[in-house]
Amino acid sequence: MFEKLKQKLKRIVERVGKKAAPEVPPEVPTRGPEVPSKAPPKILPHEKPGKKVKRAMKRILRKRLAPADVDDIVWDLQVGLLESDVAVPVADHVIERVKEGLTGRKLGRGEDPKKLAGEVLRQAIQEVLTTEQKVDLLKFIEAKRARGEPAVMVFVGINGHGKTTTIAKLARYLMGHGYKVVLAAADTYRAAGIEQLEIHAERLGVEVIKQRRGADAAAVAYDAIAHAKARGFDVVLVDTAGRMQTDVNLMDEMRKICRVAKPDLTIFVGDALTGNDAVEQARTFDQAVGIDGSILCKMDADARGGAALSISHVTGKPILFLGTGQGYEDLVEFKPEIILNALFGD
Ligand SMILES: Nc1nc2c(ncn2[C@@H]2O[C@H](COP(=O)(O)OP(=O)(O)OP(=O)(O)O)[C@@H](O)[C@H]2O)c(=O)[nH]1
Ligand SMILES: [Mg+2]
Repeated sequence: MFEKLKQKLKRIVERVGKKAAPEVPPEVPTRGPEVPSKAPPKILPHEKPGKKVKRAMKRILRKRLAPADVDDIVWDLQVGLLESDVAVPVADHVIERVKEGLTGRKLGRGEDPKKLAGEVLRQAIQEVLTTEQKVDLLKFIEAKRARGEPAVMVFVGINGHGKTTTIAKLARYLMGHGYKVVLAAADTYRAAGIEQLEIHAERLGVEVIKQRRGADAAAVAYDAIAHAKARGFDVVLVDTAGRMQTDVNLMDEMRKICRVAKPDLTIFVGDALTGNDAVEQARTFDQAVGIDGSILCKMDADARGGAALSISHVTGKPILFLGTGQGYEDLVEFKPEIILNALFGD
């Protein structure tokens, strides 16, 4: 995961180590040409020699990053982030933080500039991965269950980015936590949309509510919710057709599904491999129906990392899960540490 970006960040950290040059002591003013400029400064009468030596040592061992060096490093960082398809505002935020963290920083004896750079960078990236808005899915479902209501989740996104697979993975995950799950086959648009969900459901032993192809998707979602209420299901996962954000009719259809289903959580499912496009799509879907969070799929194949680094900062909505493969078990609860460890771990 993120091998390319990891290497880039590593190189930046290495450069900080090289740039953190020893601080040059101020030149001793000389009286005339006969005094060699490198002559050791005289010991002041009130100072003990030991103290003086110690002070000089401390000076030499102390290192400082000059603003020009920081600018140089930051430029490299900016190029590295943008090449990794990190969204511009996210790259800007990281760069600002790194600048603040490094400029003029003096390093004491024994302090490792590479370690400092790694920490500053890690902190900056942690910030862009953390949103004010949080979703604790299991707690949320539990609270709804306590009120005797099913938690309704609608999944939206572009064609082929992983909605149906993610719903299957999530159904397994939630059943593993003891919840009764029902699926709504509200992708009535694509030819094999319903069958695909049914195949997963059969393998997992989950019930599916469906109608025929071409039926009103909102009605399918409505039926599934009514069924869940009547039969005491805890969670309804609504699959929807994939759609481009530019397709006006399908975007209207999605709005209708959300109006009718009144989901507790609307989740954008994005493909990490599409990088910044996934971030822009999340933003458009958020504007259309108001998303509560994202799930990023295909993280197993993503070497750049741009989408994962950008999507929550740009939308202000948290990432809930990461899809890390095609198997049902390849779903990981999101924590910033997963990304941070992938980027900065050994
Ligand atoms: N490697 C990998 N492949 C994934 C992941 N998630 C989904 N896929 C694959 O991506 C392809 C498309 O997934 P679907 O779940 O059908 O995508 P969708 O969004 O439902 O597609 P539409 O119904 O056409 O909109 C399938 O071949 C999945 O196996 C993942 O996390 N990693
Ligand atoms: Mg699908």
